[in-house]
Amino acid sequence: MMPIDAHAPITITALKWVPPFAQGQVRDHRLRWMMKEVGWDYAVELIDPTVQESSGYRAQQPFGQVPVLREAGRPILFETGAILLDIAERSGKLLPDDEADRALAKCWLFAALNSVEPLLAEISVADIFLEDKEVAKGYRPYAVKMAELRLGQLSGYLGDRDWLVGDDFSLADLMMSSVTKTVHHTDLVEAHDNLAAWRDRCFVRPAYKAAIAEQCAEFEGHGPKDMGWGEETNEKGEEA
Ligand SMILES: N[C@@H](CCC(=O)N[C@@H](CS)C(=O)NCC(=O)O)C(=O)O
Repeated sequence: MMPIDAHAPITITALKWVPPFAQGQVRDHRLRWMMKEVGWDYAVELIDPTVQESSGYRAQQPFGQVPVLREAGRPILFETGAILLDIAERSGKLLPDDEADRALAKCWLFAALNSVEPLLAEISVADIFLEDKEVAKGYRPYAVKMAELRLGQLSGYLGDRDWLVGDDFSLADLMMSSVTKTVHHTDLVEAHDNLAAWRDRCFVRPAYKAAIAEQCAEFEGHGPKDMGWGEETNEKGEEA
C-alpha cells in the first residue's frame, strides 16, 4: 500500500469511523483512488462529528461532510465530482486527450452524480436510513424499479465498450463505478453482465484496491466512541 505522507502538500478529510456497512463506501475513497491513479501524495485528516459541526469545518464544507481537499495556496475544495475534475485537469490524467471525448467524459462525470447516484441512493434510504420499517418496505419496490431503469439504461449505453468514453479508463469510469457501490448490497449491477464486467475492470485497478484498503485500515484503529457514539452502535450506525 502506498504510504500516506504526513507532510504531503495536499490533505483530504475522512471520517474516523463508520459502521461496517459503510466501510469502503465513504466518498473519500474517490479522492484516495484518484490521487493514487495520478501519483500525487496526500495526507488524511480523520474527523468526527465535533469537527463536522464546527464553524471552521463548515466554512470548508458547508454541509459538514467529507471529503474536502486542502492544498496550500489554493481554495479548499469540496464535492467529490469537482475535486476529481480539478485533479484530472491539473495532472493531465484520467481525461481523454481527444477534445470531444474530454467533453463527453465530463458529461459522464455529471451523469454519475446527477442522474445515477440519486436513484441508487434511494435504495439505501429504504434499506438503511428509513426508520419506519413499514414505510421502508412500501417504498423499496419503487426505489428498486427506478434503480433498475437507470442501470438498464447505463448497461444499454455501455454495450460492449470497455470504458464509458474513448479507449481508456477515465474519471468518468472512476466516478460511475464508485457510484454503483451505493447498491453493492444488492445484485442490481450483476443483473447486467456487461455492467458487472466493466465495474470489475475498474475495481481490479491497483489504485482502487489500495484506496479501499487504506480507508478500511483507518477504521480498524477506531470505533463508535471516536465518533461520540455509544459502543452499542449496531452495524447500521444506530445506537442500541
Ligand atoms: N455530494 C457530496 C457528498 C458527500 C457525502 O455525502 N459525504 C458523506 C460520507 S460518504 C458524509 O460526510 N456524511 C456525513 C454527514 O453527512 O454528516 C460529495 O460527493 O462530496
